[in-house]
Amino acid sequence: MRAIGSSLKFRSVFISDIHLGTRGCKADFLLDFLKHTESDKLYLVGDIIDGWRLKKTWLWTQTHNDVVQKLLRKARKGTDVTYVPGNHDEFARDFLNQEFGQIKVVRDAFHDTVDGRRFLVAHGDECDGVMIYAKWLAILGDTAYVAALALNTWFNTARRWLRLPYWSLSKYLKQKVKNAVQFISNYERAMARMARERGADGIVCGHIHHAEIREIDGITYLNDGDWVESCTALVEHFDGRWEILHWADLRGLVPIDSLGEDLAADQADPDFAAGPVVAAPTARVPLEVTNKAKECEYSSSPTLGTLKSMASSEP
Ligand SMILES: [Mn+2]
Repeated sequence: MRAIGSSLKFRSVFISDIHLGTRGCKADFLLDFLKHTESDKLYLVGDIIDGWRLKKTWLWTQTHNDVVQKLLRKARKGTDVTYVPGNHDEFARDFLNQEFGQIKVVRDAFHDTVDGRRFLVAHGDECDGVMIYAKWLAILGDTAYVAALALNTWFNTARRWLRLPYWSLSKYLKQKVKNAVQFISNYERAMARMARERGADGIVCGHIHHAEIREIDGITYLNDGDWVESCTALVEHFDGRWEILHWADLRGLVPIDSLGEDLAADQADPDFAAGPVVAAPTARVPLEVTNKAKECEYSSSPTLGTLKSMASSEP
């Protein structure tokens, strides 16, 4: 464990898929992140406020408000803040090329890296069209899995009566993990292709709630993850290195499930706001309660969260 006296400083920070206004949003972790990091540039890569959910349920707490205030404050204090709306905050696409208190709203952006490359910054729902087929495969697969769990016992009893061999659930699960991995891989390749078509050397996106840094056919693919499940940010160091920060792990905190009820207590606790101690990045504290099995109901593909958690539980 080590203490940080001042903020961590980066050349640029990319965050997306915050889903403010929903119960799943880990606003307190994000606020903590924003308090302890500084950057020359800050990109909000879509799905910041969840306007879709507004129609059904809307959870707007003081912490959600604090996040917005903190972002506006950063912009006011000199951070170059760019906001690329996503599919959940599509309403903001009505305000393209305008400013919300010094925060620039754009359809997408180009980010110039330290070593002189140009990275396209886009939320990533652009590639959903390419994804429809894979998505339906995943959804059908998930429905079949849920049904299979419930019916597995009598299903195999019936199969025995019919002298059919045992239907293996574990074999089925392995296939599903393959589907999930395939889904993510298809998406990443589609985004890399889009970047190439736009003449970029790389792509920074979000949308699928799966942080990643990898090279795909000469294109650098970067995904900043989300603040619903994994609390990740993508950072560019001053020396040009890129890194994914797993903030909950770095801070050695455990995700809080019932945000709405616990927020008042968090805010009353001065230690939470001050947060003087962080774990060194090399000695990350494994989280025992990561709530991985919980489905992410906020991503565009409702089954992806489940699929991903299954994929990540594979050794
Ligand atoms: Mn999205």
